[in-house]
Amino acid sequence: MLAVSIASAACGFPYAAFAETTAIHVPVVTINTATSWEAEMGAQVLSPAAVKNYGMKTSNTADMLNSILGGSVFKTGGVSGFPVVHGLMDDQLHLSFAGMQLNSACPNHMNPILSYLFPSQLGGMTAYTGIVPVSADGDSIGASVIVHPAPPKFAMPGKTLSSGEIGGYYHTNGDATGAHLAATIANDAFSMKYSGDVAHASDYKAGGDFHAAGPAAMGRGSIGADVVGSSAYSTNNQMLEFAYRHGTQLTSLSVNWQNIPHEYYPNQRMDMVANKSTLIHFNYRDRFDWGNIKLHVYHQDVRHTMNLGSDKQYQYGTTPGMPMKSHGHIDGVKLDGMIHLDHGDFLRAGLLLHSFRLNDYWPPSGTGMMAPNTFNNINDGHSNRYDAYLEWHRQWAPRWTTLVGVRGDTVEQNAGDVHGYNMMYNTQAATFNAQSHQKTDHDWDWSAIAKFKPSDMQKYTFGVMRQERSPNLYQRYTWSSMPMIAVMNNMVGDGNGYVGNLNLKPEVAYTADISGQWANTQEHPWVVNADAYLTQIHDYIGEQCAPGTTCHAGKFNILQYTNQQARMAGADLMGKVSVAQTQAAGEFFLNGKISYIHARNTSTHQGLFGIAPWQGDVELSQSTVHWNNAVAVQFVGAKTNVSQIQSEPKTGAYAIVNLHATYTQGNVTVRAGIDNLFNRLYYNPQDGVYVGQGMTMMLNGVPAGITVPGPGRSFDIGFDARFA
Ligand SMILES: [Cu+2]
Repeated sequence: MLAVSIASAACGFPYAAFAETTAIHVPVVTINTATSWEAEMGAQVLSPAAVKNYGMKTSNTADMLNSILGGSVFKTGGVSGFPVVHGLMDDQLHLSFAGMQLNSACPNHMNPILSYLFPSQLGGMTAYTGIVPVSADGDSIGASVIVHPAPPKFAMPGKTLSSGEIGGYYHTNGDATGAHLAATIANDAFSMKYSGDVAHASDYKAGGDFHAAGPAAMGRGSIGADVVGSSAYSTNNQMLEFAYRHGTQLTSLSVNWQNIPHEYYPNQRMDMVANKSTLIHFNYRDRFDWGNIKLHVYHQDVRHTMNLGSDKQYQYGTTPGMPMKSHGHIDGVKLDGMIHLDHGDFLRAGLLLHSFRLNDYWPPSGTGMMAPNTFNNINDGHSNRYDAYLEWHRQWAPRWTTLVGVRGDTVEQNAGDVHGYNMMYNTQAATFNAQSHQKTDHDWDWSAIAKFKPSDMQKYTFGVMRQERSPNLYQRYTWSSMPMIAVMNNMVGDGNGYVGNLNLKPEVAYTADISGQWANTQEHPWVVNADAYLTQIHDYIGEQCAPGTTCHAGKFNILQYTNQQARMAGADLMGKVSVAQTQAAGEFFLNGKISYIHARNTSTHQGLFGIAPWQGDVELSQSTVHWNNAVAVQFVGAKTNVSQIQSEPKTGAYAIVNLHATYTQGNVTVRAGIDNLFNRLYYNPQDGVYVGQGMTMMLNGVPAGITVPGPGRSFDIGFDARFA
């Protein structure tokens, strides 16, 4: 994993000798999918081969952030992790797939954009973790992570092409299996591709006991003391794509379907019991003497259903379960253009129209508190965006390049009046309904990046940016602080209940970032990357004890979103060195990365939830023509600077050891590995708080203060085979 990250980051950096050395011996690093200017201006890039490596071991696309310096994953359901970069995650980041930013239609954000994709479907990833060009930004206060579909394949003139791919994996822990299949037929003008992926897992086991063995909940089956309740899942994605090429034009139409029969959540009080999505994407691009244009038109329809899964109590008196439904509907048009200027300089400009409609409603259940009416969590919510940007890339001198841009996003939001299950909710509903729900935000972004490259062996980038992000519909329009309702509105996996705030203002972040890259291409080539950043966030959407409720330390509480101030400061360092080159055993590399972050809510003087202060890994790998073998140690420091208002548990430092070996022969790669070799019981603050079993519908019906433990030892195998 680490070999991938360092070498792929080096791809964007013209250390030709080192990059070639790596490309020869490490089969996972060959192609750079970012355009050269993106990588030159600070993007980190995961190549198609690196993505393929992930396809042999996971269906959780967010795991790919582990290969990015400064990136990691906040775990949620088995295939729905949140990318984390520099202490910000989920909606705070700009996350997009093939030019589309898709909104999550779920009060727990169980269906974030990357959960619709498996690594095996993808062609690469580009991440701006420092300063984000405005062309890759919008509705965000942090990094930009863009995943790319694999580009369509065409045959040589007069020929036809048929190609396929098949792969899969198995992990002993949780009996996790995944399989993927893809087939393409094409001539020189038309190309058609099908791909399908399935993944399935039972609850995984931690490296030791962390709760009492016995029934997972009243009326439910028994689970072992080391079993992480509500971590099972079953999911499938399918995609059909048609592409047409004519001269310099490329037109494509793709449809992605997702059907998740179940995906349980150890850090949410509810489970996903269905997610059905249809995503249609039309793309047109053309190149001219003067530049290029790209047009995206897209539509997504999502029907998401939650209830209490098999490890959570289902029957509450006369109430059987709690059905919750979200219907999301997205339409968008995005147009980007680039105009060449003299000397390789260029201008980029773009427009975006994006509409998100959301109905979040909870049908009645039983004859008690949750009857007889449907509960409107968000009734006819909508969020429309109108964005425009302009960006100028200029090379002032052979060593100096700048990229500056400005972006204006207008966000209009509204939601209809609401009612609860019955008259118990009338007072809160009337208070909400009496207020205006119409909101219009004018969000401004600008960024300026300068690159100084004194030689091919060193490069420095530095820059500043302002970013602005509007609250999402759940942050603005959820309205009830009744505990059973509020605990169902939670986007951070901390076990608390949340209620929205109609007075929220957009968050505004100012970031300064400086990074340097150094390399040596002599006998023992090495590369070092370092990055330091400071982000100050005004009107950061934090939390306060909800009005009319009392908060207790060390318990789950009802919180309300509110604007506060926050600051993040940190640094990332990574290095890779070729330690030995032998005839008999190939080349040996030592590489590692480490990240430190100090993140603070400067209004409450508390830590921020789910942020690991120190984390990193060190890996020793061996590469020959066919083999790539590695032993890696992954470590996370103790978290003592916690968010008290969220009753965030402290966690201790730990290190785990992973081994893997891959063997490649022609188009076939086989992988075997052992994760958590010593079966250590560990707690990562980025795994959220455990509410995976028991009486989760009651605010404190489950114990507070347990972080979801990471997986214990697992033996993994995987393979990938391609047919030309
Ligand atoms: Cu959900």
